[in-house]
Amino acid sequence: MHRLLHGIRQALQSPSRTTRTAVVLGRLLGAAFLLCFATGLYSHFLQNPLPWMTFPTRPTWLYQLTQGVHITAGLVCLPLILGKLYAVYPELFRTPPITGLRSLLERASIALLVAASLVEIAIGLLNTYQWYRLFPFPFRQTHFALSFVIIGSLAIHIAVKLDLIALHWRRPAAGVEAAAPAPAAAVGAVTPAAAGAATRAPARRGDAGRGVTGRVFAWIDRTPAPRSPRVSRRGFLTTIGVASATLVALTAGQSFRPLDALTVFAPRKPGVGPGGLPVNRTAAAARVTETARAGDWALTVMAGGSSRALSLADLRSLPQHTVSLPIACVEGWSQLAEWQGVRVKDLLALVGSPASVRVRVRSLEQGSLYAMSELEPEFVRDDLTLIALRLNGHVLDLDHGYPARLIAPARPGVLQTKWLSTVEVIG
Ligand SMILES: Nc1nc2c(c(=O)[nH]1)N[C@H]1C(S)=C(S)[C@@H](COP(=O)(O)O)O[C@H]1N2
Ligand SMILES: [Mo]
Repeated sequence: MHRLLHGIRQALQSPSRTTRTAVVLGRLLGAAFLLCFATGLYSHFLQNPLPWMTFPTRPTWLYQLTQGVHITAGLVCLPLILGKLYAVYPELFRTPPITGLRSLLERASIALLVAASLVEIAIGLLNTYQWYRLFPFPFRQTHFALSFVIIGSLAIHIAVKLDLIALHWRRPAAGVEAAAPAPAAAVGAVTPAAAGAATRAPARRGDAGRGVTGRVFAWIDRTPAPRSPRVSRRGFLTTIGVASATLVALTAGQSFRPLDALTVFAPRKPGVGPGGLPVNRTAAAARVTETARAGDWALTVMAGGSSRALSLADLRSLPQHTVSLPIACVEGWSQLAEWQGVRVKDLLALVGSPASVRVRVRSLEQGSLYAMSELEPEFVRDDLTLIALRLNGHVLDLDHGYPARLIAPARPGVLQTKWLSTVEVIG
């Protein structure tokens, strides 16, 4: 067993397996994780605000941006993690695996970090394809909880590796790298010198008493030895860079129009759907085809003791405003559209309510998480927050929320409730 692990470790040594490579990838990965965490928390609290929280309502595309960054950075984590695992792979076979408290922490935090990250990315990716109903646990709570596991294990990982990170943070001066003594060896990292030596003598590696395993792995790892470790590592990093950039280019089109034509990894095509806007949940799926088309439909506006039922004709007779706002779905796609309708604060004025209040809107749809949403005062008093009756110059399509839907700036799509039935002041 010992010899097998040793053989694997030797055979897998390559110039891209240096502590410096691990640190370079680690920096990028750390940045991507923090971006995902911050934008994820933002999205979470928009949907479940704490009582004291207020949110910016401008720029109107703010959520489009933060969620686009969330999903893009999350995707890029995948090639970065795989690259980093490749770069440190032999370390995972180090023997003995645990030598003390520090190495125990190191190993446990890495195991947790890698496992949690891969699950996090996988379920996030499935979510962008709307497959979240497939797994038996609630997506949002799981994704939220795992993010803390990731950030916590990342903090431990960084703390344990701090000396190595500091040592390799900057690019070493030319020539120093290969000749450097091996400070990393103290904690078992693959040093540039050792890695270089291994590739410079690939033939001898298998013969020098490593036995069958050594030879097998030398055979597997028979990529021609590069002349200089620097070039090879650059090639390795370039591969990861190209993989990441390709992923971004093939995904970002769902929220970034110029890249639209390239969009492959996205379930929504912008511009496809009634009124040129995609539809997630149709009226049929939401079981509202009857109630939404009922002749006696009315929007009930309530504040304190007073309430008013407004028919579609009533709503159309109020001052109409036109706003240009995106639907920005948590799943990553987003699209700008022109909405026309009545300001929410104008409706509140009809029942004698001030504009700086919290409001809950409800849908005709029953029993769905999306059948209700709440507006913080900053969104209620905003001129751009409408009960929309028209989309891109036409009466709302049934699938877009006819007869009336909510549209507000800088909020996730899930809160832009369709097929409204009530607007209620809640505090
Ligand atoms: N009543 C209701 N409103 C809803 C939804 C829904 O399922 N039911 N979906 C929400 C989601 S997740 C988004 S992104 C936006 C746009 O979705 P759509 O494409 O189904 O219109 O509408 C929101 N409004
Ligand atoms: Mo959504």
